[in-house]
Amino acid sequence: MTDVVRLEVQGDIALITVSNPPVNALGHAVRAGLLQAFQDAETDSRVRAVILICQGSTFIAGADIKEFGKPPQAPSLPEVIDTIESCSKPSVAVIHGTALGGGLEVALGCHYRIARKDAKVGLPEVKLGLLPGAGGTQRLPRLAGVAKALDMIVSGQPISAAEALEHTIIDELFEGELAAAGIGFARRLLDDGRGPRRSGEQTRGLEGADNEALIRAKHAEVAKRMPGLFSPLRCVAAVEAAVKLPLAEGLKRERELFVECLNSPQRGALVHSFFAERQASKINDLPADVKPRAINSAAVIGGGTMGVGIALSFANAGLPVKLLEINEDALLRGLQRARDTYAASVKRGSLTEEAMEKRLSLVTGVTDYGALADADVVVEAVFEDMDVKRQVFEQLDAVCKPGAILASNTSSLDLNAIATFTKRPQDVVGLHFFSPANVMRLLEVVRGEKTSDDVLATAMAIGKQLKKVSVVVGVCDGFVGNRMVFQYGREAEFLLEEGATPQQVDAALRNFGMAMGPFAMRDLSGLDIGQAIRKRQRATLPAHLDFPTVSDKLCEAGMLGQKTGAGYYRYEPGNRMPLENPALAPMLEAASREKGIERRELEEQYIIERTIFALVNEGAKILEEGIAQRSSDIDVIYLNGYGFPAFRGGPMFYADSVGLDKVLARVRELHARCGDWWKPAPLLEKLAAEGRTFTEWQAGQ
Ligand code: 3H9
Repeated sequence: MTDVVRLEVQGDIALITVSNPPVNALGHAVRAGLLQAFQDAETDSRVRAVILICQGSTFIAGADIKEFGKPPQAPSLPEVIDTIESCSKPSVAVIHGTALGGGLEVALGCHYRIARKDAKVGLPEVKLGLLPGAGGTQRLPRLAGVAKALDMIVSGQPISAAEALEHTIIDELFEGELAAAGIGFARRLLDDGRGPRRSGEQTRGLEGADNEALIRAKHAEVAKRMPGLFSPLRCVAAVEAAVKLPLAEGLKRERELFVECLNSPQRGALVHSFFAERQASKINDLPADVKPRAINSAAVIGGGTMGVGIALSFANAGLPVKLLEINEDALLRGLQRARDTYAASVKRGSLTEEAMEKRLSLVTGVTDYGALADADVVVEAVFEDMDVKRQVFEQLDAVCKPGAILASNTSSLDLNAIATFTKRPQDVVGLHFFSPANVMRLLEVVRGEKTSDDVLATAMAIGKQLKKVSVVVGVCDGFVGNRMVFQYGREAEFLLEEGATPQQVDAALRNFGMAMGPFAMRDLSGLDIGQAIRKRQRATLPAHLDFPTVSDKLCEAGMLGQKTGAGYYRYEPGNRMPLENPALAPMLEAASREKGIERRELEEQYIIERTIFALVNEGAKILEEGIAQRSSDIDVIYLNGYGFPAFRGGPMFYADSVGLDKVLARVRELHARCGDWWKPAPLLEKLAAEGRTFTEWQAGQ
């Protein structure tokens, strides 16, 4: 027996226990241990039934993701599950926590499954660019039906134990101790004379529905809603094999499709994204004994879209939050905005009326700074102007209790300067939420020069409480995300001067996989925001650098984007569909003329490189300056805050996959032709010369 899998015989029942913290992943030792344990249970004449349980917080959460891409080691998971399913003695998987991926496949290999009431089960492989490759696509439809199996496998979303019971994926729910529940269930099986019941031999899930129509419909849905993704269509094909082929052949087809996914670059990128997100929560230089401060109440200053979104994030996490506005009218508008936001969720069916009222009861409107005296954390979300920030932070300094965290949601102003407005700069930190703050997962945690270690740890803990993906960043103009997006947006606009239209640039970047094109994004957030930033940046910009002019011209014409009915695009009242803005073409032609540029047809690849490599070059500068801790943190920011396609792993990982020598060659060419905005980052030059990647450089830091 291995250390990670134990077999113990209690009377006539074999108890197999997996213990492989933190999530009991199916690494080589677990697979070998499970194989041995089931073989031993089979040959032990005392044993009449087998139960499989896991130690720690969860049942098996899947294959060991770290093993993907490495040489395979026998036994394979399909082999192990085949042995489990073939066992002549009935087996019971006792599920708690999350039975995910290979974990659920192991459970499906067992003859019966019981689950603790709070457990979840799912096949999330698609989120890693894979499909369930150990029988999940063949056994699940046989048990739960093709419709449910397709939903679970293509979405990758786990379902509750209760829902799994409803779909006959599990047999019974229990509460309390695992071994006792498992032994109790096995005892009843034996008493009732029930033997093995193999999922692979079931047929009920495949009967009574037009399975081919279900497959066709899912295929069409995936092709439309998940363009560019490699594994979802293969998930559908694998389920189709379950419908059309006997088990053994279906399993073979599943394996072929799984290997195709395993070898696809998208799998590499998605697995990178998975580990990058977990890595981001770690702060390299924070002593291990730093304790976060307790956060039991919050306050937000500013009842605009951002402030209300932040307040709702606290309420969603069950924390009481005070919302401060300067007068009653503004406060009433803010509170109404909060109610309207929740009401929209109720209308969509994602929130119950009762939950809405409960969350709203956590939000208290106030107009007096004195009311913030007892808040554990205060987040300021007022206008992006240093004088306004000064007034807010001076007042906070005067009223807040000692030890309160004073946070700014500034997206680009100097946090160190903001901290000087207080006598407690160690308590000041940036919490940069992304709009809409109650929806977007990203939180940039800005570490000021004087931010103390425990305040930083608390800020990360707040992010976790709010279910955000938090990434630590240093102070600079725009921090990581916006500093890079400045370059991206500027280059997108230079493309308009060279001959492209917003439609062409947006389409090229959407084809690349971006959730939105840069011009549709600017129209959504408002062109005046960029204008204010450029105005501030121009004051310190070297004379030979300047911005493109079209955006300023649109602003001068009162075309600020969706809110004014026109920007790069035109919008019909009440409709967000972008239409051509006839006022734009003459502006573009004039801008090209002024700069002596002959407008030309631009290739899609050029559009992509000009914008995405601008992100990469700036990202490399950010890394070298230590503004981001690691290149994968930059990827996490872009994946969660800027709609960068997960299947490309983020801009830095994408650059690695293109090859840094190729990226640098294009950057140098643009530097020679377009000037110093394109000055190559020294780190990019160094790594390209050494034939290394950002990922390798990060590993060596
Ligand atoms: C699969 O099963 C393929 C098969 O169909 C076919 C095979 C032939 N492997 O998320 P957390 C680590 S594909 C290795 O912070 P939580 C994670 O990196 C797999 N490591 O905890 C972290 O490490 P560290 C299908 C893993 O409580 C630590 O565990 N399964 C794995 O918030 C804690 O993780 C999945 O996709 C793994 N499978 O959430 C499930 N999982 O502390 C992936 C986690 O060093 N996992 N780690 O940073 C999850 O969704 C969540 O981790 C889970 C726990 C919900 C389980």
